[in-house]
Amino acid sequence: MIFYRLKQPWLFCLVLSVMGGCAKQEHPEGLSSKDGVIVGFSQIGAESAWRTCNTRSVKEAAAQAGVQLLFSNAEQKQENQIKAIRSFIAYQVDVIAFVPIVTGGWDNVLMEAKDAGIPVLVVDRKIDIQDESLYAGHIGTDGVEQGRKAGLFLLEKFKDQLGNGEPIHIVELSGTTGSSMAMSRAEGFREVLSPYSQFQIIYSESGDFLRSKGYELMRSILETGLDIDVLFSHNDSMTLGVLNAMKEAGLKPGVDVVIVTVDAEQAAINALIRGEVNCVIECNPKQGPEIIRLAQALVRGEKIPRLIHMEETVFYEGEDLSSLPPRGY
Ligand code: GZL
Repeated sequence: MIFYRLKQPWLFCLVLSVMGGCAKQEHPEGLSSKDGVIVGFSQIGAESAWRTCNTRSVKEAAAQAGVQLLFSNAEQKQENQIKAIRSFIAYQVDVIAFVPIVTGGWDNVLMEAKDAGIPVLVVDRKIDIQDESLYAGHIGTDGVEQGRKAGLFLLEKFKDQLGNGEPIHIVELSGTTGSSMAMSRAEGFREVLSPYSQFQIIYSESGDFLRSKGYELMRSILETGLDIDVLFSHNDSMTLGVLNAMKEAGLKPGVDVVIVTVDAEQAAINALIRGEVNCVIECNPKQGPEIIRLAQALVRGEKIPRLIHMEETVFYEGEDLSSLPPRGY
């Protein structure tokens, strides 16, 4: 748990003792929202370049706005997120923002935040909750649309084969099981392709958004001799692992296997330019300024939109990307 921009170093120790006890404490003297907004931010981890960019974006935006950020890295564990949120409640932050690693299991802790009068902002991924009033709004990206874009690219890519009865075998490496992003990308992808029976998802497995798992899964898939025409990977980190496994097996990724990947980190754009992937779907991690703006609005007692999706695009093989600015992740 790292505290950004706390004015009094002594406060660090006091707050740490609060965090450990998770007991309800009076807002420590000398630091309250009159000294500027205090936001507790629970981030899921650092599993991908996308995630580290998302974290950097929030920290930089908080610093820019003079917002005090209590930052917690949950290291991919929901129980750590729940502990952090309870600590934010004990510290009586002005706003709680968190990235729900999975959709379920948030009702109780968000009820505690509501009882403490602290508004909650759901960031990036979505939650599945009984009482929608337990959070003020969600800002993130549209995973279903990202999945649809992947499907639409394949319809275009294989348009000359449609109707010839030839099956098009798809392997899907999905994100963290139970995460809204894994479910939504899978949903949008299937929504577009299910009317076309030639597209057959012959293998789908979670690679947990991790490069190492993308490599391991692809290596074992290739060892089975499965005939793969397409890989749909829910994030670039897993795709980068896949590229290594394919090359080790003597395959030409992007040529022998059509690859569609999501995030649009620099390494994936570079692979697109090299012809090793065929389509990169942007998922915009730079949500920090919007998150801080929404947090400040909540502190002012303003209502915020229930749902805000970031602007995003798609990068295609053969596009001239020479003027594309560095991705920053
Ligand atoms: C998407 C985000 C996903 C990214 C992955 O909004 O939740 O989590 O696609 C990251 O790179 O791990």
